[in-house]
Amino acid sequence: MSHRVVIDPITRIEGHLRIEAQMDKAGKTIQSAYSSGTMVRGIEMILRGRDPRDAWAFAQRICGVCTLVHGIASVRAVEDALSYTPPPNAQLIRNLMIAAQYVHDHVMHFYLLHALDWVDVVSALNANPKETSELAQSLSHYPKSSPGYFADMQRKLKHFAQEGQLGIFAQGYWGHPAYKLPPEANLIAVSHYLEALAWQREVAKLHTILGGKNPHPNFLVGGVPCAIDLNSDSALNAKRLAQVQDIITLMRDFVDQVYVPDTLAIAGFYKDWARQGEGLGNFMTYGDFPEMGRDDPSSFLVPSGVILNRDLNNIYDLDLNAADQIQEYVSRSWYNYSSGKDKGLHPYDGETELSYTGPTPPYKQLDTDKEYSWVKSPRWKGPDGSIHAVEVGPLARVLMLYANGHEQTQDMVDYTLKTLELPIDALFSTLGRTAARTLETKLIADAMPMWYDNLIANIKAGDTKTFNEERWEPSTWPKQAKGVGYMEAPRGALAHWIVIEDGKIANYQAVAPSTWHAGPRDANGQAGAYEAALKGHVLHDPKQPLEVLRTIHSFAPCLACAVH
Ligand code: NFE
Ligand code: MG
Repeated sequence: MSHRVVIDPITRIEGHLRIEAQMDKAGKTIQSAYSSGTMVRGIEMILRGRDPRDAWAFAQRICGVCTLVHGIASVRAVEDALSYTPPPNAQLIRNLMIAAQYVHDHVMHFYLLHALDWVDVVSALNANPKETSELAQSLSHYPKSSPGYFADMQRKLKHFAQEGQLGIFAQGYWGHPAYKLPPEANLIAVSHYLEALAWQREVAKLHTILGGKNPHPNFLVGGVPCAIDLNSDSALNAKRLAQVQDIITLMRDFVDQVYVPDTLAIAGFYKDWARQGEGLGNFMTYGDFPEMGRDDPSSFLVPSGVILNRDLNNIYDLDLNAADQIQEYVSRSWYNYSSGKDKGLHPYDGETELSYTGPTPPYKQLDTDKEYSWVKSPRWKGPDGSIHAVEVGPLARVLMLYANGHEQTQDMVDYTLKTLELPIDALFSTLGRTAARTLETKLIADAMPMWYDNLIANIKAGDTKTFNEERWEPSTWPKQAKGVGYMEAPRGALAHWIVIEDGKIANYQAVAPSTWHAGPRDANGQAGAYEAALKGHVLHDPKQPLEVLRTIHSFAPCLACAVH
């Protein structure tokens, strides 16, 4: 039998993702890959029987990385089921909080969780600080780029290395020949890794101002719990609003001066990664960022739709309520369905019944002809009846915006491709996915002042309402109700489906972006996004499978979300 390469865990944080890659006879090329979520959590079960107004506080604990998105999806699901309309200020505050989450999360993912797949920390020790400074200044106006600054950063790094361990940088594949950056570029990136750590402390304060804390800020069905009162010390007042504005500026500066130029500079050395790692070629967005109200998708910054087989000229509509469109399969997952394992279920009728049939840990290899994951396999059925695995997330959103003629997106994409001298097809790749994440961070950060200004304009016009209480009392609810709360989370389309009976949660099902990506094969044997993207990768050294890390990390895997 040919060799199988196993990486477990492949994620630097947030859960346990195991990749098993079946190599060809020569042992160099991945023939087929298997993605396994090796932990289970059961938050959907914990939610049953509870008051729907409390659901967000439990659902939000699905993840500590995308710290607020499950709270938002949850309050939106309850609002959809019970016909609450949050007031415009609440919507704008939510937009600002979601956007801050994106900027925070994408920057941290790039530097802390993905950059070291491209950046050789040990090589940075050989950089010349003066040449590093010249290179940095040629890339950006970021003020921290003097020879002295880089000499200091290098001293810090040398200190780690001399202690006999690289601390937070331990256990990399340093010296692997697939690392292509010159020492000076490596030193810039490692310095920005450390800068990003300090920067995020300030960024997190936006959530503490608008939601009381970070991670896991507070929400409220029907609005936001943050009161606006310019004359109160304990509400959102002029001082706090000014602070929010300063944080938005801090975020945008870091994106413009550090994240975007670093991405472009690093990408220039890795253009071969613009030709591999695509995977499915199918993309889906649910849409998000309403300018005014929840029920007006025409005002969404990110539109919704499905792209099949890279065809940007045909965008399919999607209906999250249609029983036959989105379904989850468990044919290869450790769950049972009462109607049998090969049937898909729409989330309103979804079931979460654990049924582990895998080997007893620790094990060498999974039997991937049987069930092999705690992640379910969501699929979308198109108008012609065919069932598709799809990619969600930054690349899907950038493609959707591009296809819809969104001007800033088209300008950014065209500029990036021109700078890197790459064709449009380059987007469908590992590099394209990582670059799309950077570009959408800029897009969303740049949209924040608009939502901020709209909020200020409302307040100035005398509207300080942040909560709509008219449907608060369960006596006003129907006996039975169901609803879907959807959003664009940093890793992609996220939705929670809720069924309410007699004022309590009768069923609650979440499908996270990483569920779409990490799921195993479905009843028809179709691979999920991670599995498809790895096929054909050539490993320079199967003992140091850096190539697998690059493509899997380009999706920003989060198994806490995927299994929930
Ligand atoms: Ni835990 Fe999250 C969600 C995922 S969004 S990180 O939902 O997947 O970035
Ligand atoms: Mg689920």
